[in-house]
Amino acid sequence: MAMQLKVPSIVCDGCADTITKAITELDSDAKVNVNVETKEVSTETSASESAVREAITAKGHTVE
Ligand SMILES: [Cu+2]
Repeated sequence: MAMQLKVPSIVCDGCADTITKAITELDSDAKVNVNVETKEVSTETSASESAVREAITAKGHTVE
């Protein structure tokens, strides 16, 4: 399913890479788009929103 998450802890492209990896580790077919300026993560994945939130949090980021 498609989801949009606000991740205020994103500050640079490195964060974007970390988050992209966190989601593709859950679902290798996931499409992930991270907007560093707006700190928004858009993803299209078969993983649940709670699993995605947990994966991002596990990398040290904060999901709003
Ligand atoms: Cu960063």
